[in-house]
Amino acid sequence: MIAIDAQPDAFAFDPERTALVVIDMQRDFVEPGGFGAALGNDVTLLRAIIPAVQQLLATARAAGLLVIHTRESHQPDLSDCPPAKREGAPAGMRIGDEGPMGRILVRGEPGNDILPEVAPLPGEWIIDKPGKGMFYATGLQERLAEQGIEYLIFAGVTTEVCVQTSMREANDRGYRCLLIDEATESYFPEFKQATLAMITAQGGIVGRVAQLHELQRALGATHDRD
Ligand code: C5J
Repeated sequence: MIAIDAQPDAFAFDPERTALVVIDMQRDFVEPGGFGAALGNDVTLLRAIIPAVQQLLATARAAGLLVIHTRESHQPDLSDCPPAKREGAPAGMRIGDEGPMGRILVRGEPGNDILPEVAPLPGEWIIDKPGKGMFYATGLQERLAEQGIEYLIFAGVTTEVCVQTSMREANDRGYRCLLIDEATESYFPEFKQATLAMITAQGGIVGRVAQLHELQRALGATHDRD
């Protein structure tokens, strides 16, 4: 077991039973012309975490962690997209509508791809999820159980939506969860800070939050010992 400094207290984990989960680093959320930008958001805020996510991926890969990437995505016929999920966005910018990078949040469309800068490597898992949370309608829990995974390290976007929802789903299923501060972002900086506070409040009611260098130091040491 390894323990690293985190908020509200140390995060202890066994790397052999730990997976890194990178949530929804997709062109649709992070690139100009995508879903996020179409909704009026400043995507440069999200792009700023790309170097940190790259470093986190390199750290996890070097340490031999299972690496999982998620994509928020829907079937082309939208049979897995409840009408309530399409409502809210302006007409022409709804899920399934044609945008500058193809149909919004539809599987196989260019905008649905993971950013090339943080692309999955062969053998890493790609989980297509129709919801905000990574467990809903994905079969992920069974796959993690087969691998004996008990600890999950989170990164990605957006902090208060898909990252937080996935962490809460994981927490309810008994996983011990850690979020890496520099590797997650929101279109609304105050929402990110509020989410970190919510996760770590009440003795870490959802999980723990750590700085990237704490994880790098811990896994680097493990790697050297191996
Ligand atoms: C959103 C996400 N924000 N990946 N999706 O709708 O957080």
